[in-house]
Amino acid sequence: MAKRALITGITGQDGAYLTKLLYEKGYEVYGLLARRSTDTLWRLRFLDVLDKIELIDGDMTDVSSLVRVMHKAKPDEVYNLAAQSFVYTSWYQPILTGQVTALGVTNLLEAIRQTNKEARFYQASTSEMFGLIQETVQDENTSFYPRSPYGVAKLYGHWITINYRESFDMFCCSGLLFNHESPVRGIEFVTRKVTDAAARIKHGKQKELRLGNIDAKRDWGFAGDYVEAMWLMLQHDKPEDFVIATGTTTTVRDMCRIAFEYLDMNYEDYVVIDKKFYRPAEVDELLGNPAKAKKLLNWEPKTDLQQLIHMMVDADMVRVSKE
Ligand code: NAP
Ligand code: F7E
Repeated sequence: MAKRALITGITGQDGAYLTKLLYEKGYEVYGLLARRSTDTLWRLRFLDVLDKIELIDGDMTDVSSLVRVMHKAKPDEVYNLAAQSFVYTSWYQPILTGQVTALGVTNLLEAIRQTNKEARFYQASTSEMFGLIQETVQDENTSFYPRSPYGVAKLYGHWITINYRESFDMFCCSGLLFNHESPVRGIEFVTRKVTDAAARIKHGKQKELRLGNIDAKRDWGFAGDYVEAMWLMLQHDKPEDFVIATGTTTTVRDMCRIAFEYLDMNYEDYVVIDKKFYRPAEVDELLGNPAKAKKLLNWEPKTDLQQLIHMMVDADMVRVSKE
């Protein structure tokens, strides 16, 4: 019989890539769909999986809807990808961020515990929990120091996942994923903001690109590679937590250089620093060590930053040319 998976956050970047991966592996895929007044299905269409899945109405803040979704989907595996995931916004909507990104995890874990505690659970944890880094290279043993309401909320989600594993003997895993991007990354995140702007400038549709702190460093990977790690965690013989990263860190400045150079332009001619995009507290640098995932899951990133940025610029060039 085909395995059944439930994905929350199915309309987001990772939700779309994970749907494609699981569908190709023969899973029946169910997704939690929060009601919105605008179209949120474009990523599932872009990856050509929208007509291959079943979407069920619900919201992470409404535990009754999560219980209903569990009854309907009867999943073997639950991937909790739903979150208010934009760090910048978390300072302006800190309570909503806590309700969705932190307490939402408990709502879902309770729904699982009360309906089918045998279902395996994946929690989307994040390198933002390392925040003000306590070690130059971060791994599963590095202490946390979140620097945003988002990071604080995710830390709660991380620990409640571990707590349900230890309290109720549930198969709960937490993936500490570093930044990962793709052609369907939200436009508010810096990589996509840059690749979209480079494409627009090349087409003469935009004149400049306003950015905040371009000296920040991130360990960027490709979302398509990272969703495979999520799946592998739930196939492992015991529930554990894993850092997923590339092991390379790059400044926002150098990421801009890669995007603009690909289109034969110099980013310095277009980038304008705008204090509006600075954050109340910054995560200056992140660099992950994915050795445990390599050793126990045989997982490795396949895409480097240059390939990733080129892939994103190519997709944005096509999009902009069709507008
Ligand atoms: P994303 O594109 O922002 O997607 C977030 C998803 O959560 C969307 O499907 C959104 O639905 C859904 N959502 C938000 N509020 C909800 C609510 N109240 N009820 C139900 N669904 C809700 O995020 P992503 O980049 O795919 O990331 C996936 C997960 O991994 C997130 O939890 C994120 O925090 C975490 N993470 C991401 C990264 C990264 O670099 N991408 C790294 C580490 C961890 P709508 O489309 O309807 O808004
Ligand atoms: O910022 C700097 C900004 O918003 C990256 C989320 O998926 O990954 C993501 O969080 C860096 C920061 O991602 C702009 O200050 C400069 O230092 O692309 P971002 P993020 O905050 O790292 C983690 C792992 C998650 O878990 C999150 O959900 O870029 N930066 N200028 C800018 N950032 C943005 N967005 N816009 C700018 O204009």
